Amino acid sequence: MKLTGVQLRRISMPLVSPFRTSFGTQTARDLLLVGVTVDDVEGWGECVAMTSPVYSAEYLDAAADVLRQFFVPAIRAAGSIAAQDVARVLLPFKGHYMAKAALEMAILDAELRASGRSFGQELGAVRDRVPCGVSVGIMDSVPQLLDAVGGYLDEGYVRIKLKIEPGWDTEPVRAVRERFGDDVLLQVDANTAYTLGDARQLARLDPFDLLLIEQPLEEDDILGHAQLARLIRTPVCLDESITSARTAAAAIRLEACSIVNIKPGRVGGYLEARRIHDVCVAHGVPVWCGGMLETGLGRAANVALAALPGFTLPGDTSGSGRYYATDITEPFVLDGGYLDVPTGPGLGVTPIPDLLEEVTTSVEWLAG
Ligand code: NPQ
Ligand code: MG
Repeated sequence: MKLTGVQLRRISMPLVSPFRTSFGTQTARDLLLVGVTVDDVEGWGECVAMTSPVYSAEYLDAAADVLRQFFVPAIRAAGSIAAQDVARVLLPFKGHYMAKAALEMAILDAELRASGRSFGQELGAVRDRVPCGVSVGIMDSVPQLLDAVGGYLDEGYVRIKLKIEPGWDTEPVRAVRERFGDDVLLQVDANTAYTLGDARQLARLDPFDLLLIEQPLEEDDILGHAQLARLIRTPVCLDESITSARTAAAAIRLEACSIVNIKPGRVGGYLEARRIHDVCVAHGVPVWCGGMLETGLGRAANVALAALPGFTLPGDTSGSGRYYATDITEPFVLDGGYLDVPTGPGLGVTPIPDLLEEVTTSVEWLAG
């Protein structure tokens, strides 16, 4: 298979409401789509980096640059290329997982479209629909939060994740439990906002029977998470810290986490994501599929991944409408708290040309 056309397409999509996390407030989602042509078949990849390096070290301009300068030329130089080989060809280049993931996703999409197979079939999906959770941002007040959570529960979401930070943790969790009861599946995500010195404060979440606390400490603080896990009752789940099957295996072995959030972008692609799933299943560690405010393209692939057998917790695989009034593909709409796994070739969805044009801010074609 030969990679011919490659486009780097920047898009900017307004969010239906501001999304505040411990690293800032977003009102729009800017991202990078990678369009490829492989043996005359089109494929799409989505780079989930943000415009600034506040979730992880990656950011969009850097992703576009490393794709343009290094990754696309290396894939072209390899001559014949299959999606299976992309990670190995890019292995000499350190980091830039989200950029690698986007290119591999695009090539995999084209390859699967050419053979009539879906992402779900390729990855090993065992379900035709997946239960969906939703991530709820930090709010200005508790009443505002309760309104938002109530709205999502009415829409059918089966699990609520509250974004937390120092000063916004026990109070919102207590309020949600008091209003909506103990049966709601509830978890929190700190996006690295705490230190080990906050262990006593985090232990105050113990009585609320949370499914997990996601990434309380810094990305590189595996030891700290192992220590914290011994000081609190809430299970520790890692997000930012897990960048490969190797780091997942180490974190599990070191007892730094008992649950893993799998985000294909963060780990260099859907094929590595599947390997992390396999490692976790082998160790009896539950996994769930994270979210990065994907368009319908990334959402389609995430829903396929979340249908693998080890994904035993609901993911952040929300409907398109959680973030966007208009998606660039057919929108994903919740049905009784579930999203259907796409069954068409490749991602099973494609960008709708008019909608794609409307959100596009620049297109760069990389010459062969
Ligand atoms: C997480 N996602 O699990 C992230 C991080 C995150 C759904 O909570 C713009 C683009 C804003 C990407 C905010 C969810 C974002 C973003 C948060 C990713 O840690
Ligand atoms: Mg997270």
